[in-house]
Amino acid sequence: SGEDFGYDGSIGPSYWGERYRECAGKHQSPININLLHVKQVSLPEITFIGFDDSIDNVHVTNNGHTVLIEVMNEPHPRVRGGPLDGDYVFSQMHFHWGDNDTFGSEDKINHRSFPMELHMVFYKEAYKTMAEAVKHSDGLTVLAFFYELDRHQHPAYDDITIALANVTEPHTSVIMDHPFSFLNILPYDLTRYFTYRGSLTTPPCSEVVIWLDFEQPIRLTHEQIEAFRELRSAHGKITHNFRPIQPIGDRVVFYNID
Ligand code: SG4
Ligand code: ZN
Repeated sequence: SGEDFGYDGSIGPSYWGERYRECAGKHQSPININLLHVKQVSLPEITFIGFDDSIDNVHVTNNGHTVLIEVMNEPHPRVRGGPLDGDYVFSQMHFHWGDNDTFGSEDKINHRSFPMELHMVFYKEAYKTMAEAVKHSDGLTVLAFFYELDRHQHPAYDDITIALANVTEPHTSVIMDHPFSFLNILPYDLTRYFTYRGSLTTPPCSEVVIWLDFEQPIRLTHEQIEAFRELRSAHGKITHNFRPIQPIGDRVVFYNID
């Protein structure tokens, strides 16, 4: 079906490289992070700007591949520091998950999968727009967070769960009915993370992403993760939307601790 991609059959990840040349590149994401091979570093502190703001007019959209959370009002949250040169402006966040709680994350740690992963996508301010940023090798940074299971509900995810129930059909959108804060949905420790150079994990798989994978997972209940599996694409329920791991090649993964 035209420019479409998916996660199964003849439009699945093993065929992406035929239509999107960069998907067959040598610096692709996701990867397995082998803890024996990471290079320990102490990078400058990351500054998270606007992450504790209470944000109104947040849109939640089922784009047929995942659910996107977008901020409509200016200024957008931003990040600087760590491995980053300059400021990066928030574009959107979205999620990847699996058919059940034993897999679904994109990156893995020592071949361990997590049931879900959050990607917060930012573009380099110097490039002015997302469209321009994706043409440069340092154009984007994605802050990635793993989820793990908890018996207790995470209250900050209630508004997301409600929104999900209203965007089960592809190409539908709602506005969150309460203000939204980035910090509330993130783990407590934002100092320990892995960082490496990679790509978008969907076509066109552009090799333009500075990945930051935070070590501390976010804890949700099985039911909270299950709500994502109710979303639908044009081909039925989005039961899974993660790309398999790609060769690490000549790349080094850095592990930042204080
Ligand atoms: C998802 O398909 C998002 O819907 C895309 O966002 C996103 O593309 C794509 O994943 C790849 O992003 O962090 N997983 S990833 O590498 O952010 C971009 C939109 O289509 C460019 C807006
Ligand atoms: Zn993603």
